[in-house]
Amino acid sequence: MILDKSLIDQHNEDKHASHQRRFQALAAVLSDENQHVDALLDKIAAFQVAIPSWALGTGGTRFGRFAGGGEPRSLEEKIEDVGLLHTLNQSSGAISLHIPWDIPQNPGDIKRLAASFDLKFDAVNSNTFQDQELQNFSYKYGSLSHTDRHVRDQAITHNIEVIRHGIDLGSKALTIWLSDGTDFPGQQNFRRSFERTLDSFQQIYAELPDDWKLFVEYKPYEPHFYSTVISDWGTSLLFCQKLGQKALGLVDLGHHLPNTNIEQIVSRFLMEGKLGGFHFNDSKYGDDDLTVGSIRPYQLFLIFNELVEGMSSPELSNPALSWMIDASHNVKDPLEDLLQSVEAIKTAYAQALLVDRKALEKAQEENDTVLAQEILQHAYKTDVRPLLAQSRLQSGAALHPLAFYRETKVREELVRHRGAKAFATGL
Ligand SMILES: [Mn+2]
Repeated sequence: MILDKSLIDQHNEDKHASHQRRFQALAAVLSDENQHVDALLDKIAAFQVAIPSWALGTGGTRFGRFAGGGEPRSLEEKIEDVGLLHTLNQSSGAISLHIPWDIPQNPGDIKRLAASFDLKFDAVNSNTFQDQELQNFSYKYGSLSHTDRHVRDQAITHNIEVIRHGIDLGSKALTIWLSDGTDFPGQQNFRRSFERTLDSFQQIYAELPDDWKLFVEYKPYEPHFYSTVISDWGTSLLFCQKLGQKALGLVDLGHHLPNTNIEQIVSRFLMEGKLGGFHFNDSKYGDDDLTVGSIRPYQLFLIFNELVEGMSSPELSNPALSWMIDASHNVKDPLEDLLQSVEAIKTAYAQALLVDRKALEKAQEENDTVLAQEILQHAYKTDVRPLLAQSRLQSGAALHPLAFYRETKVREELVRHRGAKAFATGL
């Protein structure tokens, strides 16, 4: 489905007067606070969040899935959906593919289709957490860490194939979320499973093109409930340090135990120049995959505060980061959820840009705890929505993407085209 741009122009015209009142009021306040509004708008506009190819269908739990209809039935339709999001918000200019759920049969055509929506290909993702129909060996007891070399070789070969697909599309990174782990004490030797995994990683790393990165994701539990090979940021960092410059840690917000100080982890990774990217979502209990910012928006702001500090500090030289949403939409329309997610991410980013860094540093040096909190919360409590809307307006996106999506009945149109029982492949 291709959105008619003139409808967006009409929507923006209808909302223009009220938007201008709100934006001018905010711009005046920000100018009084010595903020450069145009520079802020440029940074907000440049911030793009990749959409994973598995997030365009209704997600399920291990207990069931309740699809909503009109879901993309092919890789082409998934790209169209991301194109639709990008047209609405001009902030979702990349798609991240999962192999083997989304193997491009004709990479040239897929590349052209994506380019027609102004989309790039973000990191490609391998999958050794499920057995595929035609594979020789099972991943029941692990993949890259498996005790049997044949299983490890199969998993290594798969990852190398994923790199090849990525090269065809112009991707520049491979993300490995290794689900390997154990369910019972004594099941495996912790040290040996680490060593086997390192050996597998080294073989994959050797196949990376020079301008590629390898993102090493971590997760404390699930699908295994006793131990995970790459359980935490420390283990991820350890692998990255042993592998080399191209290996970088990947933080998935849902992959932490309750109350973990994720912003501090971000700071540590940045300090070592070893932060590769982010998977955004939110959670109340575990890896809930809820909409970004729906449960803990202040934590999201604090994370962005560290990101902005680390990325702007002349003392650090972390490579450019890769941003992606990694969520599951169990009861929401996936496209509506993704619009909300991108908005929440950019809101936290914009608020973090407002933090008075010099004043904060001074307060920290002087141990003025009260003032430090005031500075952070002043930025956090600023309603930056008119700033985001203005950035969209200037980029040709909709002033209110979600309202526009509903007004123009996009989902109804997709159901009409694809059917009420169209299910996205993947989750
Ligand atoms: Mn993830």
